[in-house]
Amino acid sequence: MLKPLSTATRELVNLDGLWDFAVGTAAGEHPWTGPLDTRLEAAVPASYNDLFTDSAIRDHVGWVWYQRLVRVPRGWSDERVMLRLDAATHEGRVYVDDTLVAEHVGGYTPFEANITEHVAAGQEFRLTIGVNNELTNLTIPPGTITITEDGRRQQKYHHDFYNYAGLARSVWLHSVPRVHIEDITVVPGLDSTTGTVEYEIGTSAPAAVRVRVLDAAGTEVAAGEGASGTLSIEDVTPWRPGAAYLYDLVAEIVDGEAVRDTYHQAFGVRTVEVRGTKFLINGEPFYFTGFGKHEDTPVRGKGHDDAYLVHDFQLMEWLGANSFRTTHYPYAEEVLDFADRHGIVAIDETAAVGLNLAVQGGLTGRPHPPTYSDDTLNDDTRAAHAQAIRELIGRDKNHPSVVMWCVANEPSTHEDGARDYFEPLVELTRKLDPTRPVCSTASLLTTHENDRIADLFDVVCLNRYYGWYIANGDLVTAEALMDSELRAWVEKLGKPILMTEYGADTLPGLHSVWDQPWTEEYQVAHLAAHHRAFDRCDAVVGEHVWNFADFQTSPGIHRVDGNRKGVFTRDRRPKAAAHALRARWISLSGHK
Ligand code: GCB
Repeated sequence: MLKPLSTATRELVNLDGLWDFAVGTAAGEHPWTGPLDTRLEAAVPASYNDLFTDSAIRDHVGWVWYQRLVRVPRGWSDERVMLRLDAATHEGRVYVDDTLVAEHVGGYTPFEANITEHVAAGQEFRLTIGVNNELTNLTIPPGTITITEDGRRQQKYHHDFYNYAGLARSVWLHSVPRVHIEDITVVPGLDSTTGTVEYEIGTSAPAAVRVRVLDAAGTEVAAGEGASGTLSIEDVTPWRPGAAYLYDLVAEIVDGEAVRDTYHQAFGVRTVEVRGTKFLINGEPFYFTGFGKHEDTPVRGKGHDDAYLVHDFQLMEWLGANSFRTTHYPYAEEVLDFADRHGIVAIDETAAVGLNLAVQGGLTGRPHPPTYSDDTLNDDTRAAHAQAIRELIGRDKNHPSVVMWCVANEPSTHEDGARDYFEPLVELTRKLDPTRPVCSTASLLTTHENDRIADLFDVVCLNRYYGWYIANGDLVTAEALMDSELRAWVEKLGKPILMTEYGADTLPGLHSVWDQPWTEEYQVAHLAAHHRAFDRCDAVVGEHVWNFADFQTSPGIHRVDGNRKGVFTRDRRPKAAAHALRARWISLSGHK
């Protein structure tokens, strides 16, 4: 799905701001009619949970309602009028006046509605958006709803980050011409100093299409006709980690001399390949340094905020970090656009986190329901997961910053049904995008001995908590366990290994001369022990510390106002580990 854009043929109105807000009284309440009877207002974009002091709103399970008046610009009478929600977490229903115009399940990918038939240029309409935060066995991520003894509904889930919900990303009203460009796919290639650009333009009706490629100075460097083809760029400037270079593919629908629609698609020319135990970008070995992150800030929850976007990437640059993983869901499109422009490498993840009921038994191995069964995660869950993959790739396929798809975080990989569940999803991912490697991350419960799916992927991605959940306080054992595990995976699969998570909870200001968990010194020593192990293993192609910053979680006896494994606090102040990482990553400068 194309991002709404203002071009010579398209107009864009941003609907962010304060909306009337109300909590639904009954689950599944719809359709919506009439104005909301409420005193509450909610900011868009923002998760609604932390805006209000009322814990009944924060803990609400079910629908909430956002409403505002919107005026369609006067000049739009010949245009198609579209509404676009960058996300509604986790399910959205959109009403124009009293008419339902769109429904969507999946909390981190966009959807739109063609509302042309329901509105008139120059007139106002009442826009109501229902958002449901419920997670079930059929949603991605999954969850269950339980009823407390006093009758309250409670949301349970198998991931730790807080289930923030609402309209956490922008809402847009935009116009497109009646016959318009619907989709663009750009697949770049590099042949010595020549860039190749395979393109495909989808249109809403058969139409004559022409394309031009402009370089960063706006000079035309290639041009073609037709809805698909391959263009060449001589003396191409490739997109490189740390040295971004973007071209602009200008796609036009033409009718004789007249241009009916124009869309600008930024792209970079770069290649990605896994060869042996190396991860190659433009044919050169790349070593990932950086983080698993979260979209998480005080008050806004998962609300997108450009100031935090800029500041987080400033901090990553200060550290010498070159990459990140969009843990554990697709991030706002603004994040990947920024990464494209600044040469930051991204691993793009679906919201398939917590597909693992074995975690209920934890490391004790207590009995737990099977993860994959008719009553737990089943064929319908997999269908929702497949849809999440389609929407992720549909949205993000043209970003040069995205070098790998991550189809799940820490699923159960040793139980019956794991392979049947994942094999078709990996096939689908490769069919949708044959050009990027595919991975899934492995939890501590996945070992080289019990795993049944790691061979499906291009890179072995390990989330390991030696020195924390295992061998807590004993970094000598932690380092030895890390060493032997890396060796075992190399022997088993001979693929590159990316450390997608390792970290220790740390309270800033807590100090010790001994290896004491939760102190700043322990976090530093914990990371150093891991780095020694990584440096001894040639197959390790990168290190992503868990986490960039502290983040909010559901309550738990091992959480102190959230997960504290951040190298920065939630308000982005460095812990001692930030300075230690900076010394290491600046000396590695992104390449090993
Ligand atoms: C993990 C998860 C991550 C958690 C982390 C932790 O393995 O992937 O989402 O936050 O452990 O700190 O427990």
